Amino acid sequence: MKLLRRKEGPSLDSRLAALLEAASLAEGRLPEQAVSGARSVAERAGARRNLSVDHTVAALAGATGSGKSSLYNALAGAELAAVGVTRPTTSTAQAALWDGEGAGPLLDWLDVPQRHAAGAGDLSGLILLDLPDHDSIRLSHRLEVDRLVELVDLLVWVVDPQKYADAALHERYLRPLAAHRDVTVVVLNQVDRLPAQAVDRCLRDMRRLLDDDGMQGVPVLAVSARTGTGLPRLRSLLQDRVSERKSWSARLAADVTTAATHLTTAGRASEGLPGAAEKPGSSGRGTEGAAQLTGGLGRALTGALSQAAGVPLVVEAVAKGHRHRAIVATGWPVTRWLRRFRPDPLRRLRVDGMAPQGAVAGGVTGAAGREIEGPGGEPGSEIVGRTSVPAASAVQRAQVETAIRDVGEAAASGLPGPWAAAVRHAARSRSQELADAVDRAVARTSAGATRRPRWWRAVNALQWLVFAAMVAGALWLGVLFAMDYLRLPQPPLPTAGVVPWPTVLLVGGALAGVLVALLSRLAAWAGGRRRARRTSRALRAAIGQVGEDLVLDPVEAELDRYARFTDALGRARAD
Ligand SMILES: Nc1nc2c(ncn2[C@@H]2O[C@H](COP(=O)(O)OP(=O)(O)OP(=O)(O)O)[C@@H](O)[C@H]2O)c(=O)[nH]1
Ligand SMILES: [Mg+2]
Repeated sequence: MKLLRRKEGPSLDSRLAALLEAASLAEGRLPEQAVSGARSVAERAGARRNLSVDHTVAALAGATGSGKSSLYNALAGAELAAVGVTRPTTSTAQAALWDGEGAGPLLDWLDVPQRHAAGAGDLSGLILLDLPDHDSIRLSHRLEVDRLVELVDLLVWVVDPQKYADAALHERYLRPLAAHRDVTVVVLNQVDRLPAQAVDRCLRDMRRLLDDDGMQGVPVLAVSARTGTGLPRLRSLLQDRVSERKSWSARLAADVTTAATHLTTAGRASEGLPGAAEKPGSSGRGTEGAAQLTGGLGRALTGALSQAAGVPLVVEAVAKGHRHRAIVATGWPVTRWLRRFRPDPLRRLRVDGMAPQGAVAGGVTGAAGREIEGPGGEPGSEIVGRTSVPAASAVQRAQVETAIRDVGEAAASGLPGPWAAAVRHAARSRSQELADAVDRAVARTSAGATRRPRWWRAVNALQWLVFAAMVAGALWLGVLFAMDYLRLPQPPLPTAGVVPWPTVLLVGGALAGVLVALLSRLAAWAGGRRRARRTSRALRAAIGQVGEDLVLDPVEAELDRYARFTDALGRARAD
Protein backbone atom coordinates (compact mmCIF):
# COMPACT_ATOMS: atom_id res chain seq x y z
CA MET A 1 0.00 0.00 0.00
CA LYS A 2 2.76 2.37 1.02
CA LEU A 3 4.70 1.56 -2.12
CA LEU A 4 1.64 2.35 -4.18
CA ARG A 5 1.28 5.70 -2.46
CA ARG A 6 4.82 6.65 -3.18
CA LYS A 7 4.25 5.95 -6.82
CA GLU A 8 1.18 8.16 -6.73
CA GLY A 9 3.16 11.15 -5.54
CA PRO A 10 3.40 12.91 -2.22
CA SER A 11 1.10 11.68 0.50
CA LEU A 12 -2.03 13.54 1.47
CA ASP A 13 -0.42 14.23 4.83
CA SER A 14 2.56 16.01 3.36
CA ARG A 15 0.39 17.94 0.93
CA LEU A 16 -1.87 19.05 3.76
CA ALA A 17 1.12 20.11 5.83
CA ALA A 18 2.46 22.05 2.85
CA LEU A 19 -0.92 23.73 2.34
CA LEU A 20 -1.05 24.79 6.00
CA GLU A 21 2.50 26.10 5.73
CA ALA A 22 1.60 28.10 2.61
CA ALA A 23 -1.47 29.47 4.38
CA SER A 24 0.55 30.62 7.40
CA LEU A 25 3.12 32.24 5.12
CA ALA A 26 0.38 34.00 3.19
CA GLU A 27 -1.17 35.36 6.39
CA GLY A 28 -1.48 39.11 6.17
CA ARG A 29 -0.21 39.08 2.59
CA LEU A 30 -3.05 37.49 0.66
CA PRO A 31 -6.81 37.96 1.06
CA GLU A 32 -8.11 36.47 4.27
CA GLN A 33 -10.62 34.35 2.36
CA ALA A 34 -7.97 32.33 0.52
CA VAL A 35 -5.96 31.85 3.69
CA SER A 36 -8.91 30.74 5.81
CA GLY A 37 -10.13 28.55 2.95
CA ALA A 38 -6.84 26.67 3.02
CA ARG A 39 -6.99 26.37 6.79
CA SER A 40 -10.52 24.98 6.74
CA VAL A 41 -9.48 22.34 4.21
CA ALA A 42 -6.81 21.19 6.60
CA GLU A 43 -9.30 21.16 9.48
CA ARG A 44 -11.83 19.22 7.43
CA ALA A 45 -9.19 16.72 6.41
CA GLY A 46 -8.16 16.22 10.01
CA ALA A 47 -11.76 15.57 10.96
CA ARG A 48 -12.65 13.27 8.06
CA ARG A 49 -9.62 11.03 8.41
CA ASN A 50 -10.45 10.35 12.04
CA LEU A 51 -13.92 9.13 11.09
CA SER A 52 -14.77 5.86 9.40
CA VAL A 53 -12.70 5.49 6.24
CA ASP A 54 -14.42 2.15 5.60
CA HIS A 55 -17.49 4.08 4.58
CA THR A 56 -17.87 6.16 1.45
CA VAL A 57 -20.32 9.03 1.59
CA ALA A 58 -21.91 9.67 -1.80
CA ALA A 59 -24.36 12.52 -2.23
CA LEU A 60 -27.11 12.76 -4.83
CA ALA A 61 -27.17 16.42 -5.78
CA GLY A 62 -29.01 18.28 -8.48
CA ALA A 63 -31.88 20.54 -9.42
CA THR A 64 -35.38 20.09 -8.10
CA GLY A 65 -37.34 17.41 -9.89
CA SER A 66 -34.28 15.84 -11.51
CA GLY A 67 -35.12 12.65 -9.64
CA LYS A 68 -32.61 12.52 -6.76
CA SER A 69 -35.11 11.10 -4.29
CA SER A 70 -36.43 8.67 -6.89
CA LEU A 71 -32.92 7.46 -7.59
CA TYR A 72 -32.17 7.25 -3.89
CA ASN A 73 -35.22 5.04 -3.39
CA ALA A 74 -34.39 2.95 -6.42
CA LEU A 75 -30.84 2.29 -5.22
CA ALA A 76 -31.99 1.59 -1.67
CA GLY A 77 -34.73 -0.65 -2.94
CA ALA A 78 -37.26 1.00 -0.65
CA GLU A 79 -39.42 4.10 -0.53
CA LEU A 80 -37.24 5.91 1.99
CA ALA A 81 -37.59 9.41 0.61
CA ALA A 82 -40.74 11.21 -0.38
CA VAL A 83 -41.10 11.74 -4.11
CA GLY A 84 -43.54 14.51 -4.67
CA VAL A 85 -45.21 16.50 -7.33
CA THR A 86 -44.98 19.80 -5.51
CA ARG A 87 -41.52 21.31 -6.00
CA PRO A 88 -39.18 21.30 -4.18
CA THR A 89 -39.88 18.14 -2.23
CA THR A 90 -36.77 17.26 -0.23
CA SER A 91 -35.87 19.92 2.30
CA THR A 92 -33.27 18.20 4.52
CA ALA A 93 -30.70 15.63 3.63
CA GLN A 94 -31.22 12.03 4.64
CA ALA A 95 -28.91 9.06 4.54
CA ALA A 96 -29.30 5.45 3.46
CA LEU A 97 -26.68 3.13 4.95
CA TRP A 98 -25.40 -0.14 3.56
CA ASP A 99 -23.71 -1.89 6.49
CA GLY A 100 -23.77 1.29 8.50
CA GLU A 101 -22.06 -0.05 11.57
CA GLY A 102 -19.51 2.44 12.86
CA ALA A 103 -20.79 5.19 10.59
CA GLY A 104 -22.60 7.07 13.37
CA PRO A 105 -19.83 9.59 14.19
CA LEU A 106 -19.31 10.20 10.46
CA LEU A 107 -22.99 11.06 10.03
CA ASP A 108 -22.91 13.15 13.20
CA TRP A 109 -20.03 15.11 11.68
CA LEU A 110 -22.03 15.47 8.46
CA ASP A 111 -24.93 16.55 10.65
CA VAL A 112 -27.40 14.27 8.93
CA PRO A 113 -29.72 12.99 11.65
CA GLN A 114 -32.18 11.20 9.37
CA ARG A 115 -30.72 7.76 8.67
CA HIS A 116 -32.10 4.56 7.17
CA ALA A 117 -30.66 1.12 6.92
CA ALA A 118 -30.60 0.12 3.28
CA GLY A 119 -29.38 -3.36 3.87
CA ALA A 120 -26.11 -5.00 3.08
CA GLY A 121 -24.80 -6.74 0.01
CA ASP A 122 -23.19 -5.32 -3.06
CA LEU A 123 -23.01 -1.72 -1.88
CA SER A 124 -21.69 -2.55 1.57
CA GLY A 125 -19.96 0.52 3.04
CA LEU A 126 -21.95 3.08 1.06
CA ILE A 127 -23.67 5.98 2.75
CA LEU A 128 -25.96 7.55 0.18
CA LEU A 129 -27.28 11.04 0.84
CA ASP A 130 -30.41 12.43 -0.76
CA LEU A 131 -29.89 16.19 -0.87
CA PRO A 132 -32.36 19.01 -1.36
CA ASP A 133 -32.24 20.96 -4.63
CA HIS A 134 -29.15 23.12 -5.21
CA ASP A 135 -31.02 25.73 -7.22
CA SER A 136 -33.82 26.00 -4.72
CA ILE A 137 -36.07 28.94 -4.15
CA ARG A 138 -35.47 28.13 -0.50
CA LEU A 139 -32.20 29.46 0.89
CA SER A 140 -32.06 26.76 3.56
CA HIS A 141 -32.00 24.10 0.81
CA ARG A 142 -29.11 25.78 -0.96
CA LEU A 143 -27.17 26.18 2.28
CA GLU A 144 -27.72 22.52 3.16
CA VAL A 145 -26.49 21.48 -0.30
CA ASP A 146 -23.45 23.74 -0.18
CA ARG A 147 -22.54 22.50 3.28
CA LEU A 148 -22.70 18.84 2.31
CA VAL A 149 -21.12 19.25 -1.11
CA GLU A 150 -18.03 20.45 0.80
CA LEU A 151 -17.95 17.39 3.05
CA VAL A 152 -18.96 14.27 1.17
CA ASP A 153 -16.53 11.80 -0.41
CA LEU A 154 -18.26 11.32 -3.74
CA LEU A 155 -20.53 13.69 -5.67
CA VAL A 156 -23.28 12.22 -7.87
CA TRP A 157 -24.88 15.01 -9.90
CA VAL A 158 -28.36 14.02 -11.04
CA VAL A 159 -29.52 15.95 -14.11
CA ASP A 160 -32.59 15.58 -16.27
CA PRO A 161 -32.95 16.09 -20.03
CA GLN A 162 -34.50 19.54 -19.56
CA LYS A 163 -32.12 21.13 -17.16
CA TYR A 164 -28.76 19.45 -17.66
CA ALA A 165 -27.28 22.62 -19.19
CA ASP A 166 -28.41 24.91 -16.37
CA ALA A 167 -25.87 27.65 -15.70
CA ALA A 168 -26.41 27.34 -11.94
CA LEU A 169 -25.09 23.79 -11.96
CA HIS A 170 -22.15 24.41 -14.25
CA GLU A 171 -20.98 27.78 -12.98
CA ARG A 172 -21.63 27.43 -9.28
CA TYR A 173 -20.63 23.81 -8.81
CA LEU A 174 -19.00 21.90 -11.62
CA ARG A 175 -16.49 24.50 -12.76
CA PRO A 176 -15.20 25.42 -9.29
CA LEU A 177 -15.01 21.72 -8.47
CA ALA A 178 -13.03 20.81 -11.58
CA ALA A 179 -10.21 19.47 -9.39
CA HIS A 180 -12.76 17.01 -7.99
CA ARG A 181 -13.09 15.10 -11.27
CA ASP A 182 -12.04 11.85 -9.64
CA VAL A 183 -14.83 12.03 -7.10
CA THR A 184 -17.57 13.22 -9.43
CA VAL A 185 -20.16 11.19 -11.32
CA VAL A 186 -22.89 12.62 -13.53
CA VAL A 187 -26.18 10.80 -13.95
CA LEU A 188 -28.57 11.76 -16.74
CA ASN A 189 -31.89 10.65 -15.26
CA GLN A 190 -35.34 10.28 -16.82
CA VAL A 191 -33.95 8.89 -20.07
CA ASP A 192 -37.17 6.91 -20.39
CA ARG A 193 -38.72 10.20 -21.45
CA LEU A 194 -36.38 10.49 -24.44
CA PRO A 195 -36.23 8.63 -27.76
CA ALA A 196 -33.08 6.47 -28.05
CA GLN A 197 -31.20 8.75 -30.45
CA ALA A 198 -31.98 11.78 -28.31
CA VAL A 199 -30.34 10.04 -25.35
CA ASP A 200 -27.06 9.79 -27.25
CA ARG A 201 -27.26 13.40 -28.33
CA CYS A 202 -28.00 14.45 -24.79
CA LEU A 203 -25.04 12.45 -23.48
CA ARG A 204 -22.72 13.92 -26.07
CA ASP A 205 -23.92 17.41 -25.27
CA MET A 206 -23.50 16.83 -21.57
CA ARG A 207 -20.00 15.49 -22.13
CA ARG A 208 -19.09 18.59 -24.13
CA LEU A 209 -20.39 20.87 -21.38
CA LEU A 210 -18.44 18.92 -18.79
CA ASP A 211 -15.28 19.23 -20.86
CA ASP A 212 -15.82 22.97 -20.92
CA ASP A 213 -16.16 22.90 -17.15
CA GLY A 214 -12.80 21.19 -16.84
CA MET A 215 -14.47 17.94 -15.91
CA GLN A 216 -12.85 15.73 -18.54
CA GLY A 217 -13.18 12.01 -17.99
CA VAL A 218 -16.03 12.19 -15.52
CA PRO A 219 -18.39 9.20 -15.90
CA VAL A 220 -21.74 10.19 -17.40
CA LEU A 221 -24.44 7.56 -17.04
CA ALA A 222 -27.84 7.52 -18.65
CA VAL A 223 -30.41 6.08 -16.24
CA SER A 224 -34.07 6.01 -15.46
CA ALA A 225 -35.13 5.84 -11.85
CA ARG A 226 -38.58 4.93 -13.04
CA THR A 227 -37.80 2.02 -15.38
CA GLY A 228 -34.47 1.00 -13.87
CA THR A 229 -32.53 1.57 -17.11
CA GLY A 230 -28.81 2.09 -16.43
CA LEU A 231 -29.20 1.42 -12.71
CA PRO A 232 -27.01 -1.70 -12.70
CA ARG A 233 -24.16 0.32 -14.20
CA LEU A 234 -24.59 3.07 -11.64
CA ARG A 235 -24.74 0.48 -8.90
CA SER A 236 -21.56 -1.22 -10.06
CA LEU A 237 -19.76 2.10 -10.38
CA LEU A 238 -20.71 2.99 -6.82
CA GLN A 239 -19.73 -0.49 -5.73
CA ASP A 240 -16.24 -0.01 -7.22
CA ARG A 241 -15.76 3.33 -5.54
CA VAL A 242 -16.95 2.02 -2.19
CA SER A 243 -14.77 -1.06 -2.29
CA GLU A 244 -11.68 0.97 -3.26
CA ARG A 245 -12.17 3.12 -0.12
CA LYS A 246 -10.21 5.84 -1.78
CA SER A 247 -12.85 8.45 -2.48
CA TRP A 248 -12.47 10.14 0.92
CA SER A 249 -8.76 10.77 0.41
CA ALA A 250 -9.19 11.62 -3.28
CA ARG A 251 -11.77 14.20 -2.27
CA LEU A 252 -9.46 15.73 0.31
CA ALA A 253 -6.61 15.71 -2.17
CA ALA A 254 -8.83 17.60 -4.62
CA ASP A 255 -9.71 20.05 -1.84
CA VAL A 256 -6.01 20.65 -1.24
CA THR A 257 -5.50 21.27 -4.95
CA THR A 258 -8.38 23.73 -5.07
CA ALA A 259 -7.25 25.59 -1.96
CA ALA A 260 -3.71 25.76 -3.30
CA THR A 261 -5.02 27.11 -6.61
CA HIS A 262 -7.00 29.74 -4.72
CA LEU A 263 -3.86 30.78 -2.87
CA THR A 264 -1.95 30.95 -6.13
CA THR A 265 -4.55 33.06 -7.90
CA ALA A 266 -5.08 35.23 -4.81
CA GLY A 267 -1.34 35.81 -4.87
CA ARG A 268 -1.54 36.96 -8.44
CA ALA A 269 -4.88 38.68 -8.44
CA SER A 270 -4.97 42.08 -6.79
CA GLU A 271 -3.12 45.20 -7.81
CA GLY A 272 -3.05 44.10 -11.43
CA LEU A 273 0.63 44.77 -11.78
CA PRO A 274 1.87 44.30 -15.30
CA GLY A 275 3.76 41.08 -15.42
CA ALA A 276 2.16 39.87 -12.23
CA ALA A 277 0.00 37.43 -14.11
CA GLU A 278 2.68 36.41 -16.54
CA LYS A 279 4.79 34.57 -14.07
CA PRO A 280 2.61 32.05 -12.34
CA GLY A 281 4.48 30.16 -9.69
CA SER A 282 7.76 31.74 -10.64
CA SER A 283 9.99 32.00 -7.64
CA GLY A 284 10.10 35.69 -8.34
CA ARG A 285 13.09 37.94 -8.42
CA GLY A 286 16.16 36.44 -9.98
CA THR A 287 19.65 36.55 -8.58
CA GLU A 288 20.10 39.80 -10.43
CA GLY A 289 17.81 41.54 -7.95
CA ALA A 290 19.64 40.01 -5.00
CA ALA A 291 22.95 41.24 -6.35
CA GLN A 292 21.43 44.68 -6.85
CA LEU A 293 20.27 44.75 -3.24
CA THR A 294 23.63 43.96 -1.77
CA GLY A 295 25.45 45.98 -4.39
CA GLY A 296 24.47 49.28 -5.96
CA LEU A 297 21.16 49.82 -4.22
CA GLY A 298 22.59 48.98 -0.81
CA ARG A 299 25.40 51.44 -1.42
CA ALA A 300 22.96 54.09 -2.59
CA LEU A 301 20.97 53.58 0.60
CA THR A 302 24.08 53.86 2.75
CA GLY A 303 25.03 57.01 0.86
CA ALA A 304 21.64 58.63 1.35
CA LEU A 305 21.55 57.67 5.02
CA SER A 306 25.08 58.98 5.51
CA GLN A 307 24.23 62.31 3.93
CA ALA A 308 21.09 62.59 6.01
CA ALA A 309 23.00 61.73 9.15
CA GLY A 310 25.46 64.50 8.39
CA VAL A 311 28.44 62.21 7.90
CA PRO A 312 30.42 64.76 5.82
CA LEU A 313 29.91 67.29 8.61
CA VAL A 314 31.00 64.84 11.24
CA VAL A 315 34.03 63.78 9.23
CA GLU A 316 35.09 67.37 8.76
CA ALA A 317 34.56 68.06 12.44
CA VAL A 318 36.68 65.03 13.29
CA ALA A 319 39.58 66.44 11.27
CA LYS A 320 39.16 69.95 12.62
CA GLY A 321 38.60 68.79 16.16
CA HIS A 322 41.73 66.71 16.00
CA ARG A 323 43.77 69.69 14.85
CA HIS A 324 42.18 71.91 17.46
CA ARG A 325 43.02 69.59 20.31
CA ALA A 326 46.50 68.98 18.87
CA ILE A 327 47.22 72.71 18.97
CA VAL A 328 45.89 73.01 22.52
CA ALA A 329 48.11 70.09 23.53
CA THR A 330 51.27 70.81 21.56
CA GLY A 331 51.16 74.49 20.61
CA TRP A 332 53.63 77.13 21.78
CA PRO A 333 52.81 77.75 25.46
CA VAL A 334 53.04 81.50 24.92
CA THR A 335 50.10 81.55 22.51
CA ARG A 336 48.30 78.25 22.88
CA TRP A 337 45.94 79.41 25.65
CA LEU A 338 44.25 81.63 23.09
CA ARG A 339 42.99 78.42 21.44
CA ARG A 340 41.01 77.49 24.47
CA PHE A 341 38.58 80.30 23.74
CA ARG A 342 37.59 78.59 20.51
CA PRO A 343 35.12 75.69 20.74
CA ASP A 344 36.09 72.17 19.78
CA PRO A 345 34.25 71.55 16.46
CA LEU A 346 33.73 67.89 17.30
CA ARG A 347 32.32 68.53 20.75
CA ARG A 348 29.97 71.04 19.28
CA LEU A 349 28.35 68.19 17.29
CA ARG A 350 28.17 66.05 20.44
CA VAL A 351 29.42 63.05 18.59
CA ASP A 352 31.88 62.22 21.35
CA GLY A 353 29.32 60.27 23.34
CA MET A 354 28.72 63.10 25.78
CA ALA A 355 25.13 64.00 25.13
CA PRO A 356 24.09 67.24 26.73
CA GLN A 357 20.84 67.54 28.65
CA GLY A 358 17.87 67.70 26.34
CA ALA A 359 19.80 67.12 23.17
CA VAL A 360 17.51 66.39 20.28
CA ALA A 361 18.51 63.93 17.67
CA GLY A 362 18.76 65.20 14.19
CA GLY A 363 19.31 63.02 11.21
CA VAL A 364 16.84 61.28 9.00
CA THR A 365 13.25 60.80 9.84
CA GLY A 366 10.92 58.03 8.96
CA ALA A 367 8.47 57.88 6.10
CA ALA A 368 6.17 60.25 7.93
CA GLY A 369 8.89 62.87 7.89
CA ARG A 370 8.60 63.32 11.65
CA GLU A 371 11.59 64.17 13.73
CA ILE A 372 12.43 61.76 16.42
CA GLU A 373 12.86 62.89 19.97
CA GLY A 374 16.15 62.75 21.73
CA PRO A 375 17.07 60.71 24.79
CA GLY A 376 14.42 59.33 27.02
CA GLY A 377 12.53 57.02 24.66
CA GLU A 378 13.84 53.55 25.18
CA PRO A 379 15.78 52.26 28.12
CA GLY A 380 19.49 52.49 27.58
CA SER A 381 19.20 55.21 25.01
CA GLU A 382 21.17 57.57 27.22
CA ILE A 383 24.16 55.29 27.36
CA VAL A 384 25.47 56.24 23.96
CA GLY A 385 23.79 59.60 23.80
CA ARG A 386 22.68 61.57 20.81
CA THR A 387 24.51 63.82 18.53
CA SER A 388 23.74 67.46 17.85
CA VAL A 389 24.31 67.00 14.15
CA PRO A 390 21.78 69.27 12.41
CA ALA A 391 18.55 67.58 11.34
CA ALA A 392 18.40 66.16 7.84
CA SER A 393 17.11 68.55 5.26
CA ALA A 394 13.92 67.85 3.35
CA VAL A 395 16.00 66.99 0.32
CA GLN A 396 18.12 64.54 2.29
CA ARG A 397 15.02 62.94 3.78
CA ALA A 398 13.54 62.61 0.32
CA GLN A 399 16.75 60.99 -0.88
CA VAL A 400 16.58 58.44 1.89
CA GLU A 401 12.97 57.69 1.03
CA THR A 402 13.86 57.33 -2.62
CA ALA A 403 16.70 54.95 -1.79
CA ILE A 404 14.35 52.88 0.36
CA ARG A 405 11.74 52.87 -2.37
CA ASP A 406 14.34 51.82 -4.94
CA VAL A 407 15.37 48.91 -2.75
CA GLY A 408 11.71 47.89 -2.37
CA GLU A 409 11.01 48.23 -6.08
CA ALA A 410 14.07 46.27 -7.13
CA ALA A 411 13.31 43.49 -4.70
CA ALA A 412 9.64 43.42 -5.67
CA SER A 413 10.22 43.35 -9.40
CA GLY A 414 8.91 40.19 -10.96
CA LEU A 415 6.88 39.25 -7.90
CA PRO A 416 3.11 38.88 -8.20
CA GLY A 417 1.06 41.86 -6.99
CA PRO A 418 0.29 41.25 -3.32
CA TRP A 419 3.74 39.83 -2.67
CA ALA A 420 5.39 42.74 -4.43
CA ALA A 421 3.35 45.03 -2.18
CA ALA A 422 4.47 43.06 0.88
CA VAL A 423 8.12 43.38 -0.17
CA ARG A 424 7.75 47.12 -0.80
CA HIS A 425 6.11 47.43 2.58
CA ALA A 426 8.91 45.46 4.23
CA ALA A 427 11.42 47.94 2.86
CA ARG A 428 9.57 50.76 4.61
CA SER A 429 8.46 48.81 7.64
CA ARG A 430 11.15 50.03 10.01
CA SER A 431 11.95 53.39 8.50
CA GLN A 432 10.61 55.14 11.62
CA GLU A 433 13.53 53.68 13.53
CA LEU A 434 16.15 54.79 11.03
CA ALA A 435 16.80 58.30 12.34
CA ASP A 436 17.41 57.07 15.83
CA ALA A 437 19.53 54.10 14.79
CA VAL A 438 21.67 56.09 12.40
CA ASP A 439 22.25 58.82 14.98
CA ARG A 440 23.32 56.28 17.54
CA ALA A 441 25.63 54.66 15.02
CA VAL A 442 27.22 58.06 14.44
CA ALA A 443 27.56 58.73 18.16
CA ARG A 444 28.98 55.27 18.82
CA THR A 445 31.36 55.25 15.89
CA SER A 446 32.68 58.75 16.46
CA ALA A 447 33.16 58.22 20.17
CA GLY A 448 36.80 57.17 19.60
CA ALA A 449 37.59 60.22 17.50
CA THR A 450 38.61 62.29 20.54
CA ARG A 451 41.33 59.89 21.62
CA ARG A 452 44.63 61.77 22.17
CA PRO A 453 47.71 60.36 20.44
CA ARG A 454 50.59 59.61 22.79
CA TRP A 455 53.07 61.88 21.01
CA TRP A 456 51.05 64.93 22.06
CA ARG A 457 52.11 64.37 25.65
CA ALA A 458 55.79 64.01 24.72
CA VAL A 459 55.67 67.12 22.57
CA ASN A 460 53.85 68.96 25.35
CA ALA A 461 56.64 68.06 27.80
CA LEU A 462 59.20 69.21 25.25
CA GLN A 463 57.33 72.47 24.75
CA TRP A 464 57.36 73.20 28.46
CA LEU A 465 61.05 72.30 28.66
CA VAL A 466 61.87 74.66 25.84
CA PHE A 467 59.60 77.27 27.39
CA ALA A 468 61.43 76.85 30.71
CA ALA A 469 64.79 77.36 28.92
CA MET A 470 63.42 80.51 27.32
CA VAL A 471 62.16 81.83 30.65
CA ALA A 472 65.49 80.93 32.30
CA GLY A 473 67.35 82.81 29.56
CA ALA A 474 65.07 85.80 30.03
CA LEU A 475 65.51 85.81 33.82
CA TRP A 476 69.29 85.48 33.46
CA LEU A 477 69.42 88.39 31.05
CA GLY A 478 67.14 90.35 33.40
CA VAL A 479 69.51 89.80 36.31
CA LEU A 480 72.48 90.83 34.16
CA PHE A 481 70.59 93.90 33.04
CA ALA A 482 69.73 94.87 36.63
CA MET A 483 73.34 94.37 37.81
CA ASP A 484 74.58 96.51 34.94
CA TYR A 485 72.05 99.17 35.82
CA LEU A 486 73.19 99.14 39.43
CA ARG A 487 76.85 99.33 38.23
CA LEU A 488 77.63 96.06 39.99
CA PRO A 489 80.58 94.07 38.71
CA GLN A 490 79.47 91.67 35.94
CA PRO A 491 79.85 88.00 36.80
CA PRO A 492 81.70 85.90 34.20
CA LEU A 493 79.39 85.14 31.26
CA PRO A 494 79.64 81.66 29.67
CA THR A 495 79.21 81.69 25.92
CA ALA A 496 78.35 79.21 23.26
CA GLY A 497 80.80 80.22 20.53
CA VAL A 498 80.43 83.98 20.56
CA VAL A 499 76.85 84.14 21.79
CA PRO A 500 76.29 84.34 25.54
CA TRP A 501 74.26 81.47 27.03
CA PRO A 502 71.33 83.49 28.40
CA THR A 503 70.71 84.80 24.88
CA VAL A 504 71.02 81.31 23.45
CA LEU A 505 68.45 80.10 25.97
CA LEU A 506 65.99 82.97 25.35
CA VAL A 507 66.16 83.11 21.56
CA GLY A 508 66.82 79.42 21.05
CA GLY A 509 63.95 78.52 23.40
CA ALA A 510 61.54 80.84 21.59
CA LEU A 511 62.59 79.63 18.15
CA ALA A 512 62.51 75.97 19.21
CA GLY A 513 59.04 76.42 20.78
CA VAL A 514 57.64 77.99 17.63
CA LEU A 515 59.34 75.37 15.45
CA VAL A 516 58.04 72.48 17.51
CA ALA A 517 54.57 74.04 17.41
CA LEU A 518 54.73 74.36 13.64
CA LEU A 519 55.95 70.80 13.13
CA SER A 520 53.23 69.53 15.45
CA ARG A 521 50.62 71.45 13.51
CA LEU A 522 51.85 69.75 10.35
CA ALA A 523 51.66 66.33 12.02
CA ALA A 524 48.22 67.17 13.47
CA TRP A 525 46.98 68.20 10.06
CA ALA A 526 48.06 64.85 8.58
CA GLY A 527 46.74 63.03 11.64
CA GLY A 528 43.41 64.84 11.37
CA ARG A 529 43.07 63.78 7.77
CA ARG A 530 43.92 60.21 8.60
CA ARG A 531 41.48 60.16 11.47
CA ALA A 532 38.77 61.71 9.29
CA ARG A 533 39.29 59.04 6.66
CA ARG A 534 39.13 56.29 9.23
CA THR A 535 36.03 57.77 10.81
CA SER A 536 34.40 58.15 7.43
CA ARG A 537 34.99 54.49 6.67
CA ALA A 538 33.79 53.41 10.10
CA LEU A 539 30.69 55.62 9.85
CA ARG A 540 29.80 54.23 6.47
CA ALA A 541 30.20 50.72 7.74
CA ALA A 542 28.07 51.45 10.81
CA ILE A 543 25.39 53.23 8.80
CA GLY A 544 25.52 50.49 6.17
CA GLN A 545 24.81 48.03 8.95
CA VAL A 546 21.83 50.12 10.08
CA GLY A 547 20.50 50.14 6.51
CA GLU A 548 20.99 46.40 6.36
CA ASP A 549 19.26 45.76 9.67
CA LEU A 550 16.33 48.09 9.13
CA VAL A 551 15.77 48.00 5.37
CA LEU A 552 17.58 45.19 3.57
CA ASP A 553 17.01 42.47 6.16
CA PRO A 554 13.23 42.98 6.35
CA VAL A 555 13.17 42.89 2.54
CA GLU A 556 15.23 39.71 2.45
CA ALA A 557 12.97 38.18 5.09
CA GLU A 558 9.89 38.95 2.99
CA LEU A 559 11.52 37.57 -0.15
CA ASP A 560 12.45 34.48 1.76
CA ARG A 561 8.87 34.21 2.98
CA TYR A 562 7.64 34.41 -0.60
CA ALA A 563 10.12 31.77 -1.73
CA ARG A 564 8.99 29.47 1.08
CA PHE A 565 5.36 30.21 0.15
CA THR A 566 5.82 29.20 -3.50
CA ASP A 567 7.78 26.17 -2.44
CA ALA A 568 5.07 25.10 0.00
CA LEU A 569 2.39 25.72 -2.63
CA GLY A 570 4.32 23.62 -5.10
CA ARG A 571 4.44 20.78 -2.61
CA ALA A 572 0.73 21.23 -1.80
CA ARG A 573 -0.27 21.16 -5.45
CA ALA A 574 1.74 18.13 -6.45
CA ASP A 575 -0.93 15.57 -7.17
N1 LIG B 1 -40.30 9.71 -16.29
C1 LIG B 1 -39.50 9.78 -15.23
N2 LIG B 1 -39.88 10.48 -14.19
C2 LIG B 1 -39.07 10.51 -13.11
C3 LIG B 1 -37.86 9.80 -13.10
N3 LIG B 1 -37.25 10.05 -11.92
C4 LIG B 1 -38.07 10.86 -11.23
N4 LIG B 1 -39.15 11.15 -11.95
C5 LIG B 1 -40.26 12.02 -11.52
O1 LIG B 1 -39.77 13.32 -11.36
C6 LIG B 1 -40.41 13.95 -10.28
C7 LIG B 1 -39.42 14.45 -9.29
O2 LIG B 1 -38.77 13.38 -8.67
P1 LIG B 1 -38.00 13.53 -7.29
O3 LIG B 1 -37.31 12.25 -7.08
O4 LIG B 1 -38.90 14.00 -6.22
O5 LIG B 1 -37.02 14.63 -7.64
P2 LIG B 1 -35.99 15.34 -6.66
O6 LIG B 1 -34.76 15.55 -7.48
O7 LIG B 1 -35.83 14.54 -5.46
O8 LIG B 1 -36.66 16.72 -6.34
P3 LIG B 1 -36.47 17.65 -5.05
O9 LIG B 1 -36.57 16.78 -3.88
O10 LIG B 1 -37.53 18.64 -5.17
O11 LIG B 1 -35.17 18.24 -5.21
C8 LIG B 1 -41.34 12.90 -9.67
O12 LIG B 1 -42.64 13.12 -10.14
C9 LIG B 1 -40.79 11.62 -10.19
O13 LIG B 1 -41.81 10.63 -10.31
C10 LIG B 1 -37.51 9.05 -14.25
O14 LIG B 1 -36.45 8.43 -14.34
N5 LIG B 1 -38.37 9.07 -15.29
MG1 LIG C 1 -36.07 14.96 -3.47
